[in-house]
Amino acid sequence: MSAIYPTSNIPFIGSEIEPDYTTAKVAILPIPYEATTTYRRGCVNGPSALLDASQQLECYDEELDRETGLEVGIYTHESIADTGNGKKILPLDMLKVTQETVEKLVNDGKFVIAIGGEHSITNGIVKAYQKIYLDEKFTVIQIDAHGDLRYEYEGSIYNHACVMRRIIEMKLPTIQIGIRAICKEEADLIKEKNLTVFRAREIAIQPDWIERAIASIQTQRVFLTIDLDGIDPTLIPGVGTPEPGGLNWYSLTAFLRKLFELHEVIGCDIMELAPVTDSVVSEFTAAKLVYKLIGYQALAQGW
Ligand SMILES: [Mn+2]
Repeated sequence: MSAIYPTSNIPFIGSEIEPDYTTAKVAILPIPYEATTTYRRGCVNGPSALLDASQQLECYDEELDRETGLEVGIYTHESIADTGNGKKILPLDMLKVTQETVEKLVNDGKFVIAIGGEHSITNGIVKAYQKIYLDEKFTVIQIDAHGDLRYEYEGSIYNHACVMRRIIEMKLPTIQIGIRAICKEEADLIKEKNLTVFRAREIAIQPDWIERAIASIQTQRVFLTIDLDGIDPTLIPGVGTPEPGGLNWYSLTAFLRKLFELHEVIGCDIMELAPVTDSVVSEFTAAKLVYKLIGYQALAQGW
């Protein structure tokens, strides 16, 4: 694993919370990997910007009426696969170290929230859960503007535009939410495989989408992957491929709260944060979203 460059970070939400590995129920895993970005670069800086912004979060969650972080314990892992300063890491090495790191954290009893970094990494994360849960199926819930269903893109099957195609090849059920930009190949695949897709333009006018999305999940266990471009780009402009439309904050958090309440979320990732100069809104919103996921999981698990 000589190709991997671990770097340490300031802990999520800061020193207010004891970052003790043995007692922490949650592990934040920063993965500043960027190799196949096709439009706006910069997601290599996503994890550090998110951790930096998290220092400004209120520990008290006004929705849940508790100081989640103090009660739960949040451990921030060192970064894996730092591709800053032109460092090159081969996709397969990247997926391997990601899978191994997630496996170790989950086997140590941690609820893992990976923060990226480009979306291609989700392939390695999901592989870790597939190995841990063996043949037991779980649904991959993807929040994203894009289908990410291309077989290959720009000569690579590990491009971030192909990540959900790789997951479908793992024979896991998927539900795609917030989709509003796909190519013909992806549209054909959705029809051919009868994939479950909740499109952003339907979500915008159908308030019952949350109930319908939850009802469409066929497994008790789910893995949640959030490409931040699934959210309205006025809330998070700092992504590699912004698309107009997308989920608003309250619609998104209402869905997530229900999802954690009614299903066992085995892990999640928040990908593709690419900070914008002179604005902190993207990284702060992303940090708050991470804290919401922790809060909803704490509520669901009775932590
Ligand atoms: Mn996307």
